[in-house]
Amino acid sequence: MTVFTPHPPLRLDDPGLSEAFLRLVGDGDEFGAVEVVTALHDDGVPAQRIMMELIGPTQSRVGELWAANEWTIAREHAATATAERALAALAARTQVRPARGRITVACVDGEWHALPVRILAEMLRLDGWRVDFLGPSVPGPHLVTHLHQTGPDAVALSCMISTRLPRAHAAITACRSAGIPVIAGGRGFGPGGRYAQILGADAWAAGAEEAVSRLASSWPPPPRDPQVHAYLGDDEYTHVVRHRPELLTNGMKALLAAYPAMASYDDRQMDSTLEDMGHVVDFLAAALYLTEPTIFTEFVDWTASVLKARNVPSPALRVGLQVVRDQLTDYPRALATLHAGLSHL
Ligand code: B12
Repeated sequence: MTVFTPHPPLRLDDPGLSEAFLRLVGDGDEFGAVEVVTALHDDGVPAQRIMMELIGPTQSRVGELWAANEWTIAREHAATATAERALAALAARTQVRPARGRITVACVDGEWHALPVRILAEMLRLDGWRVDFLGPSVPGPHLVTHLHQTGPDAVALSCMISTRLPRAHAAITACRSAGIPVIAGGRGFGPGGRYAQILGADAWAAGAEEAVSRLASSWPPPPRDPQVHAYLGDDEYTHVVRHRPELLTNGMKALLAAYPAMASYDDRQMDSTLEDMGHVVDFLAAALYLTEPTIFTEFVDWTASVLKARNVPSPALRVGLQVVRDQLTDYPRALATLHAGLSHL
């Protein structure tokens, strides 16, 4: 015999709910996480609010715990997968017949922060869009092929990390040339979506709710010349991108010479140092591409805090920037950007 135990309705503002949900995803407890979101939904909380006020903010905490070195990358991945499972469970019980139009939702090439845009996709679906969700890292040419095959009314393009902006630009230009307007979103597009505008996106929205209302009220946007924003980047940007492998190889050698502590690094530490150097070069390239040094200085601030949390001594990043700078002495914009970064340390 099943015993029915009544419980007071679960509410999003219940004290301790977000901590409890964070603990569940942190333990990779799919059953528990699904149980919380379905109980909330059963108790009358709209799916949109559960996504926007519980699943999304919890994911930000997950990433921050990784950045603070409190959670390993494996634990973060397990937590992210658990959050995705909870989101999917919620989506499965909220079917809405498509009535608005068709929209392709994708992350730009090399962008792996998939959960934010997955939330956007579900929010659009709940608002009556037929959504083609392409997920993380969609190479531009494949995106365009998909558009030709499906003929959507809009493309929603996500970029959470600014190093992907040159690729975002190529994708935006290609979509618009195919006659399909683009709404951009995600932190990588900068404060207030400043970079989305520079790159020629038709619209930008800060979050899924704003995107839903923008697409419901003022879409399609008035047509514009797709070529207007087609070319950015100059010889400095091109040099940095073309010479990335040498910048890294020479940079690692110079780093070893200038920072003797590296001699005792194991393979894993060497790999992550190389990866960090790759980020230095990629953020520099993105800052040059858009002529926005803040892209680089914000990266430096954040990396300094991540390295500090991992007990990497602070001179390491300074030396890392210096060894890249010493290879770019003929490139005044790159030098100025690197100096701006160094002055942040
Ligand atoms: C979680 C997280 C991760 C996880 C990602 C797990 C995953 N598979 O998704 C892990 C730990 C793996 C990770 C890795 C990295 N990350 Co990270 N990460 C975060 C973090 C903490 C939260 C992002 C998140 O999911 N938030 C939850 C969502 C739901 O919140 P939201 O962003 O408000 O969501 C809304 C908007 O984004 C918007 N939106 C998103 N896409 C779109 C698209 C459209 C069209 C529209 C309209 C709206 C829209 O709608 C969403 C819903 O409302 C952010 C910092 C932060 N607090 O945002 C850094 C952050 C995005 N990461 C950052 C970095 C640098 C990295 C790494 C390079 C770190 C490293 N050194 O390895 C790697 C790169 C990975 C890669 N190649 O993509 C930087 C990016 C800096 C920048 N702007 O360029 C950030 C901003 C951290 C920082 N510096 O403060 N990261």
